[in-house]
Amino acid sequence: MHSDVNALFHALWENYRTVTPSADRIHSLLAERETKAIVNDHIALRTFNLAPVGLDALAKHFLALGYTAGGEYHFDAKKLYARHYEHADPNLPKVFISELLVDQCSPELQSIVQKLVAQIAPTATEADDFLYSGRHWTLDYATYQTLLAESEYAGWLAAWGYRANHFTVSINHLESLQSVEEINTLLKANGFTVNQAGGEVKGSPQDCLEQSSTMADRVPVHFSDQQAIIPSCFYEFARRYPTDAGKLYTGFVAASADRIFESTDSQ
Ligand code: OOG
Ligand code: NI
Repeated sequence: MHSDVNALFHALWENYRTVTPSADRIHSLLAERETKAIVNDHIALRTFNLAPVGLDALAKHFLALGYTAGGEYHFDAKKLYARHYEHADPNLPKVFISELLVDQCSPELQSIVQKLVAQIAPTATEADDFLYSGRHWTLDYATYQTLLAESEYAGWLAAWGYRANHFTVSINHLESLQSVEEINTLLKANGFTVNQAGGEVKGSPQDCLEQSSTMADRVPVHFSDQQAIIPSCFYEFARRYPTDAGKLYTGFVAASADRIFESTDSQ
C-alpha cells in the first residue's frame, strides 16, 4: 500500500503512458498552451468481482490515502458495477473503479475468469504496486478472443490486468481551452480519434458533467502463444458544472460512463 498519494498517481501515470503512446502527445498538445500544470479530473480502474480482486480490494489503496466512497453506478447490459472515490483535496484526481459481475456471465466466461483469478497470489492486492501490476495470469490469444466475444470489458481486463485504463484532463483547470467541443476539434485536427458512441460530447450542463474521450491506442501485446495488436488505454476530458448547492459536481453520469467504457472496444 502506498503511503504517498502523489507517488501512487505518478506510478500509475508512468505505467499508463508506456502502453498509451497518445498520452504523451496529447498531454504535450495541451501543456504547450498552458502556463500551469495539467490537472487530472479522475482515473479509472477495472476488475472482476471475485476474491481476492473485487472492487473493494482496489478501493482499499485509496481509502488508506484519505479517499472516501462517493456514488455508485450500475451498468446492467455490460454486467458492471462501479463506485467512485474522492479526496478532500480538490487537486487530487477522483477514482472510478468498476467490476465485472462475473456470476451474471455465461458458464464459459465464469470458468475462464475463475482460472485467471486463481493464479493471483492471495496477498497480491496488498502490494504497493498492485494497482499498476498488470496481468497476474497466463492468457492465450484464443481465450482472449472468447472473452471479447461475450464482454469487451472481460477481454480488455484479461489482456491488461491492473493499471489505469485512462487519465482524464480537467477542462475546468485549463486556461486555453474552455469546452469539450474545443478539445475534440484540437484532437481531430491532430489526427486522434474521438469516441463517437452516444455522440462526441457525453453529458450536458444539466448533468453537471460533460466528457469526451479518445479511442484507445492499439499496441502489440504478448499472449502466451502469440503477439497481437489490441486496444490499450485512452485519454478523457471532463468539464464539471456547479450543482444547485453551488459547488462543482464531483460524481459521474452513468449514461455517459456506459459509452466511455467503449473507448477500449476492439472493433
Ligand atoms: C470507465 C468508464 C467510465 C467515466 O468517466 O464515466 C468513466 C472505464 O472505462 O473503465 O471513466
Ligand atoms: Ni472516465
